[in-house]
This record gives sequence, structure tokens and C-alpha cells, in this order.
Amino acid sequence: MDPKILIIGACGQIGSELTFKLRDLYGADNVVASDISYSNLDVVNSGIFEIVDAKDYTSVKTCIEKFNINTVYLMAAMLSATGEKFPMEAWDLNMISLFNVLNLAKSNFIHKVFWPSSIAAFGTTTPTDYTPQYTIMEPSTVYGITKQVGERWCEYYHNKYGVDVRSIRYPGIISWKTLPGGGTTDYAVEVYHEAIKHKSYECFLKQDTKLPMMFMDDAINATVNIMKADSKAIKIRSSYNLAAISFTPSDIEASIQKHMPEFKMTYAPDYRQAIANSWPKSINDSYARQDWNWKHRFSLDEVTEEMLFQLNKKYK
Ligand code: AKB
Repeated sequence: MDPKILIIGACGQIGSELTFKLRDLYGADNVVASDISYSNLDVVNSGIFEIVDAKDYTSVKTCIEKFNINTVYLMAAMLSATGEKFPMEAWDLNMISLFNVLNLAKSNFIHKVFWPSSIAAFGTTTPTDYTPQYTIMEPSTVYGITKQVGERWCEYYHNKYGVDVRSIRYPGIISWKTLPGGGTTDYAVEVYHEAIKHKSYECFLKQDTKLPMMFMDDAINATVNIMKADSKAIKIRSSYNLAAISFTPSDIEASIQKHMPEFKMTYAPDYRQAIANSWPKSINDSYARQDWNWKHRFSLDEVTEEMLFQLNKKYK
């Protein structure tokens, strides 16, 4: 079946790039972008765009019926740092939107669902190095709790109702087109913007805080490829560990200094340090590599080169 795609949360950091990629792959007419507001004009003006409230079942269903959608990418979510400020709002958005989409799949309005989980589903009792797929998961943030619970529900809907739902535990994602919002890994994007604009950056995490990260192109490839894979190859229906690179703020500082020796980072850790401390340092993603052939491409230095190149053009 040819995909007729709806992206919910298309104006966000990952949703926007996913929209462009899926339009390239499947044709602009087969990909409907949607969000709660017109907050990203590049996305809004790039093809079919609808206002959809992910928390409103009827709003999602109406859009699905209007465009004969069979595949949904649910990218709307409140991330870890903002979620700690608005716990109930994070719970409501992250859980209600997931149930809306899973229930539409259960009722056969759609046939395939992508839902992102995160390294935030792990917690302080999880082994931090080369974190295995199956391990202790006691998340301590509201966002992490929604991701862990969401994973359980995805697996349940697959086992119980045959819903074809696929998921990845994203690490921090680094990109230059659309800024992330409200995450703990956001420093790894902000730092490049500030390097170009001011040649300095005050980091909200300590210099030795190692976290799993990935360049956007790799994240988009993973997302597209897990959705393209034969259903039988997708053996894990909660969510797959996914890894590329792991680094600390001082590693990124050194990587930027290879191009800009004058660049300087200072450190002023805030409440996000505790969130970062509860997450893994590196991830074992051997199941994704084995089951659907996942491979990453970008090293930290390659990410730095691309970010500085693209942002230099943007701020000229
Ligand atoms: C966040 O920092 O909250 C997100 C994530 C790791 O899921 N980028």
C-alpha cells in the first residue's frame, strides 16, 4: 500500500525535517503536515498543512478521513525540561495524543504508526554505559515517565490489537534548520548558534556530562527506515535503542575550536543537570542494527563541520 502520511507536530525540530524528507520520498501530495499552530512557515508553505490538535481525537480523525491517511508520525510532545515546569500538561499532551493515534489504528482508520520514545525513558538506576535494550527503567522526569509508559502501551496495542506501531528511543538530536524547544540536550544545538553569533556559549550542563546524541540526518534516516522495514523484521514493539555518538560539552567545545580557536565555553549548570545525570551516557543499539539494518554516519567532528557551515550561511 502506498503511504498517505499525516505528520502531527510537523512544525517542531524533528517533525519539520521529517516533513521535507517524506515529501521528497513519497511526493508532496501524499504527505500532510499538521500542528497546533502555524509556527514554522517553511513547513506551512511547503505543501498541504492542516491545524490539528493532537489532544483532540475528533480533530485528528477528521484530518485522517479528509486526506485518506493510512500512516501517522506522531511527533508532537512536551520535552524533558519544559515537562518539569508543566508536569500535568506534559502528561496530558504526551499520553492523550498517543492514545488518540493508537485508538485510531485499533479502529482501522490508519494502518501504521510511528511514535518516538527517548533515552529519557531510562533513569538513575539504569546502567549508564552502553545501556542495553532490556534493563532497569525508572525514569525520574515527567517526560521520561510518559515515554516509558507510552512504550508499554505501544507494545500492548501491537500484541492485543495487532496495531503496526514502530518506535525508536531518540538520543539528543542536533540540527540547524529548526531549533529544538524545551529539551535537556538542546545545549548541543544552541552552542553552534552562539559560536557563530558571539564566539562564546554559557552551557547549562557541566563540562563532563556525557550524553548520547545524533545528527538530524541520521535520525531521519532511522525514522524512515524503521517505517519502511518489513513488519516481520520489527521484533521490538515497545521501542528500539538507537545510538550514534556520545560526547560531553567539553568535547563539543574542543570540536568547535578546531574551526574557531577563539571560541570559549563557560559552565553554569541549572535544574537540567539533574535530568541529564539521570540519563545514560551511551547506548547499545545492537537490536536496531540487527533487525532493520540501522547504521549511523555522522561523527561529532562531521556534525560540527556541517553545523558551522550551514549556520554561517544562515547568519550571513
Ligand atoms: C530532551 O532533551 O528532552 C530530548 C530527548 C533526549 O528526548 N531531546
